[in-house]
Amino acid sequence: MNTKVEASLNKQINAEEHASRLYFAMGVWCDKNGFSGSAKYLYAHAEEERMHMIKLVHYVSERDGNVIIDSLPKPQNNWDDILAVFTEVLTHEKSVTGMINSMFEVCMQEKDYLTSNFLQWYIQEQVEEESGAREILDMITLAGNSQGGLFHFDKEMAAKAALALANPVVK
Ligand code: OFO
Repeated sequence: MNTKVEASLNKQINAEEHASRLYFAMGVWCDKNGFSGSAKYLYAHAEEERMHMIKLVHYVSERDGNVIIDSLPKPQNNWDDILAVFTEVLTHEKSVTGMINSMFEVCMQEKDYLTSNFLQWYIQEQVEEESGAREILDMITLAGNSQGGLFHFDKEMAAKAALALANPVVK
């Protein structure tokens, strides 16, 4: 496997695992702060990021590359409120989109068309990931500071979590 492509895929393997732990930490915060539906959603999202990592690991192995499971930064563990949690989800997903675009650029520079084809799945997935985060932020904004509004928001998040668990993105 081309060494530059391999290095960029390994960087992404690390980033997906970090995202998984970050979303897991957000889920823990939600559980502790009364948002059990949002916690379920974030735990499911953490699992999804782990599957994104595993999909990359399998791909590198299939192409006879070397997978490096590297150390991870400590994720953030505390947020001011539920709006801050999901604002960070969107910010994080935007940065992942940038990383995936960079991987794609490396593939094009190195003429690794097989990997650029493989990455199309991740590129498409980011459309969903960013729009999903925006939708959740809109729901929180609509709920405002109303306890009833936030209660209904969290019920909606529980339903989203159930849907995500029933329809895993990576099978
Ligand atoms: Fe949330 O995205 Fe992975 O790739």
